[in-house]
Order: sequence, then structure tokens, then C-alpha cells
Amino acid sequence: MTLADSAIYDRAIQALDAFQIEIPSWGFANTGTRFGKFAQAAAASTIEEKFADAAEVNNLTGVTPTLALHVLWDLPNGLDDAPAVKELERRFGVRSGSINPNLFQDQEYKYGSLCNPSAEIRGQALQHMLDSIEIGKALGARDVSLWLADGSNYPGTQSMRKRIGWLEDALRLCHDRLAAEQRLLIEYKPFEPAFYHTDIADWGMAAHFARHAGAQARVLVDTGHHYAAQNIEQVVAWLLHTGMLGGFHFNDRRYADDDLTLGSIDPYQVFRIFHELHSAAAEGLTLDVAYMIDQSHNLKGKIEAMVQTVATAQELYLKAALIDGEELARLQQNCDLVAAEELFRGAFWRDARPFLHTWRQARGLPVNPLEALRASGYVERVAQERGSRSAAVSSYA
Ligand code: PSV
Ligand code: MN
Repeated sequence: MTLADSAIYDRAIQALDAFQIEIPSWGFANTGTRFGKFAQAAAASTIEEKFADAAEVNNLTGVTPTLALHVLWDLPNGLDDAPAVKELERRFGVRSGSINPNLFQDQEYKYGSLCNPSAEIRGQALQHMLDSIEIGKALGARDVSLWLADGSNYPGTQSMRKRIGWLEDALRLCHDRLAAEQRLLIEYKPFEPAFYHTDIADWGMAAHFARHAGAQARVLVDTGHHYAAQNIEQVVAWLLHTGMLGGFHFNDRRYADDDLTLGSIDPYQVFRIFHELHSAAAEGLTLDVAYMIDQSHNLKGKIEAMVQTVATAQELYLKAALIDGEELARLQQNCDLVAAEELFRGAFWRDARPFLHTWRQARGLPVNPLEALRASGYVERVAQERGSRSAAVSSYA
């Protein structure tokens, strides 16, 4: 190995050591589209099963020690469920990750939750946020990750400005309740379920609400929550520059919020996002960014798709870490466009998997986690145990 080779090897190993990604409990459950669900026998239907699946993914990949929880789906009795979740953490060796309040399912939220014109409903939504913060404290989970479905469908039917004020007030009250180590992450999305205006529609609005809420609030970037032509890495660069980037929900998309497997449509975009993070870190910025997956696998096997996603994230993170940052900065400074682009693209085309294999081998992990999952028979076993539940249910939501 030459000196240059060994420097790259060290960089690869360092990058892999630093990378962890959170997986979502809802990625293991039966989900679907608004047209129907295709039930899978191996799908998890209890929180215990979700923890079991998460442990399987973590045992195979070694980089997913935390499981994101959705309050209504995973802790339907709120704080009262926290001790049982703690017990599952111990049993399965997986910790609770971000706590996701649910302000989009209850009937009273038809016209909004924290932005509802009714003070009573806003109060109810605020109480759910405060309860979620307490759940986070009880579980020792750091991030409370808020996505609001609030918005309206028709022009003139709501006061967008009043709703800004209501949301500012609510998020500040939430922030006041955070423990010193907790964070409030604010996720944006341009449309769906609201189709005229959404109360937190883009990163600028999310950053405003986060700043207004307080010092422990940050923006969460869900890669599926942008218009098709959006330059997401530029959004990331801005949030890094302004110290407002708190985390990611990774997934891929072709049209809208499709929740497809990360990198299945545009792996180059994920690479470009990771490059922004690596280059910011190399330039001395302190990064405090939670990497999370937000995917629901409708047709693919859920556990298999999760392992595939984690491995893809590692590969793309690693490829981006292998860019020669100093050389790239020199080429950028000299406006040597083609050389800069070739260096950048070259890293994307490089097969970084041998580094990943070596890293896995050294840590006693399966070199190919997908193959190992198949060989383990885990999916078949749980499918049998969990039984084939209700056949595909067709409904128009
Ligand atoms: C909304 O589309 C979202 O991205 C939010 O993060 C929710 O918590 C999640 O999806 C639910 O699947
Ligand atoms: Mn999301």
C-alpha cells in the first residue's frame, strides 16, 4: 500500500466509524398508499416486533442502534407506555431514538393542529407536544421531531399570517419544556396532505420557527419534501452555514414524497448532500446532525429494504468522504471547472465497497448484510410466527 493509499484507507475507516443512522419503527409495519395496503406476513404489528426487527438490522449492519418512535403508533398510552419501551430497549439492545409526535391523525385536526383556528384544539395539540417531550425525557431520547400536516386546501379559507403567530407561540412553549440535552427538530414539507398552503412549507419557514422557538431547535430535512427541481444540497449548505441543521429523514423519490429506498432513484444527490456535510466538517464546522431513515416499504420486504437502505447510506457517505477536499478546494479556487467536476464525479463512480467490507470484517459484522439476512431465515421465521394477517385491504382514505 502506498502512502496515498493508506491515507485514503484511514479516511475511509474514520468515516465509517463515525456513521450511524436511525431507523423508523413505522418502516417495519404494514403501510400502504391511500388506495390500499398490501399486507406482509413478516410485518411488525406490535412495538415489541418493531424492536425485534430493529435489533436484527442493527446486528447485521452494526450502525443502527436507535429506533425512531411515533407516539400514537408506538406509545398509544403516552408516558404510561415508557417503562415497557425501556424494557424492550434492554431486551433487544436497541435504544429509543427520536420521538415523533402525531398531530395529523385525530379527527379534531381536520383544520389543523397547532395552527387550528380553534384555541381549544391548538391547546390539545400543544398538550400532545408537551407529552411527547416528557416521553423523550423518560426514554432518554434526545430529539423530539415534529412534522405538521397543517395547512389549507383552498385560497381564502384560512389566515396564513394568523397561523404563523399561533405556531410561533406554541413552539416557544414547547421549547421552554425541553431538558438541557433535548432538541426540537422542525420538519418542513411543501404539500400533502394540504394542497393549497402548508404551514411549514420549506426550510426557510422551518428555520424561522426554530430560531423563534429557541436555541435548542433545529431544522430537519426530509429528502422527499422538496419540489422536483430543488437543489437539496444547497439547502443543506445554507442550514450548515447558519448552524440550523439538526437532522435528516432520508428516502428517495421520483415525483413527490414517494418514500422510496434511499439512492434507488438518484444516488448522486445523496452523495452531493453528504459531500456538503463532509466538507463543512473538514473546514472546522461543528456538526450535530441526526441521520435518520423515513421510509415505508409498501412492496419490498420491510426488513430487507431497511438493510439495503442502511448499506446504501453507508456506501454513499463513504464515497463522499473519499473526495480529496484539499485538491477540490484548490481547483474551485482556480475555477478549473472540468478538473473540479471530474474529481467530484470520480469519487461518486469509485467503488468504495471494498473499504466497507474490510470495515465490517474487522468488526465481526457480515460482509454482505443482505445475504446474511437471507441466510439467517429471520424473515421466514417471523413471517410464520406473526402469521399471515388480513389480506390486502382496499380503502379510499
Ligand atoms: C411526513 O410525510 C413524514 O415525512 C413525517 O416525518 C412523518 O412523521 C412521517 O412521514 C410519517 O411516515
Ligand atoms: Mn419525514
